[in-house]
Amino acid sequence: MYAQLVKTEGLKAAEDMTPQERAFQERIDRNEKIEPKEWMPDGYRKTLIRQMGQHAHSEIVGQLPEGNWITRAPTLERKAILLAKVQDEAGHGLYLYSAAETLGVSRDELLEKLHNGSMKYSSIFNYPTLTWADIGAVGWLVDGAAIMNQVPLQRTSYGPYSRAMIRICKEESFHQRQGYDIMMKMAAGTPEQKAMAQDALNRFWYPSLMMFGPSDKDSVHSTQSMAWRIKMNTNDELRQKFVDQTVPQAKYLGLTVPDDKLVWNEEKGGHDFSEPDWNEFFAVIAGNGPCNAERLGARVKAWEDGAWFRDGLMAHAEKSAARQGALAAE
Ligand code: BYC
Repeated sequence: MYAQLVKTEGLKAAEDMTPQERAFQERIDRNEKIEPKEWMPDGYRKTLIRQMGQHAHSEIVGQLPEGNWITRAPTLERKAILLAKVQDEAGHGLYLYSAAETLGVSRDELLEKLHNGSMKYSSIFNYPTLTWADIGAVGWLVDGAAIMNQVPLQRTSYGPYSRAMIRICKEESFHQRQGYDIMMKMAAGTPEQKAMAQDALNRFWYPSLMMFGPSDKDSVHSTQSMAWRIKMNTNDELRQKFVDQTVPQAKYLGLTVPDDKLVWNEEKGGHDFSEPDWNEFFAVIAGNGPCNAERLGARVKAWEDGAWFRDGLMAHAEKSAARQGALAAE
């Protein structure tokens, strides 16, 4: 496969690699895991830091649109479930920041880059959650899209990332089910509740399709990332799988996917569907989506409000270290 990509996509040919780079690529091609202390090309390390860091940020920022509904969940049971889900997202962020730290970047550096806008987080979290049905749509569609992307990442070449993804995927399946369960209740409820469910689907459908990234022809990183098995599928492959999986689920709910061009294509064995508005996608990832300022503002405020706690931890750590030093000297 690598030789084919060298021809069609201009990747570095084996004969142009240093012996170290060639040995590394051979390990990847044999599906071996790369572990933190082992040699890796600079580009591999940088790509992983970018993707894992962006993924960690997405988990943390992803808490905000749902956290917004914890106090307004319609029953005690729904509140407990949503609370658990939002806590899981925090845990996912922590697994991923820890995994990224094994590449030699600190969590503080990653957060600094999130806060100053030089690192991204998923476009989806720049859309508002206006009604309770949106929480159903987020679980069903957003977590559904996240799983579609993350299940293959369990086999990614970097050991700590792959192991973090195994834990995360287990929890994501529960998240997707809780969202679909909300949608089932709403869709089978009063006409007003069903209309809320349809409205949530209308607003979240295209932003969910955008989660997989730009179409393959505009994806900057896919070819190299796939050659390194940092990414296992192209953006369009996963988007197609997501549509094929989700359309029957919408039908079961009695809801309509907001796409006139959506049709089953027998020959292809998948649906034909309309592309999202890519101008909107690029505007959102450039910082100009409906909620970008609000989301980043909330993260920066949380960081600043937590300064006293971090200072306390540091003071305690320094004091303990000094005490240990004094004891050792006795
Ligand atoms: N949002 O070359 P491409 C979740 C950027 S949510 C923002 O195809 P790549 C959760 C991309 O970074 C999901 N930016 O990039 C669910 C690049 O810009 P830079 C989080 C995006 O990396 C519920 C440029 O566009 N999951 O977990 O090969 C609750 C060109 O794109 C997006 C992950 O992060 C986007 N949607 O492919 C809570 C999974 N798409 O960096 C949490 C891991 C593209 O050069 N990540 N861009 O400035 C991936 O699989 C890949 O990074 C992507 C993009 C498929 C997302």
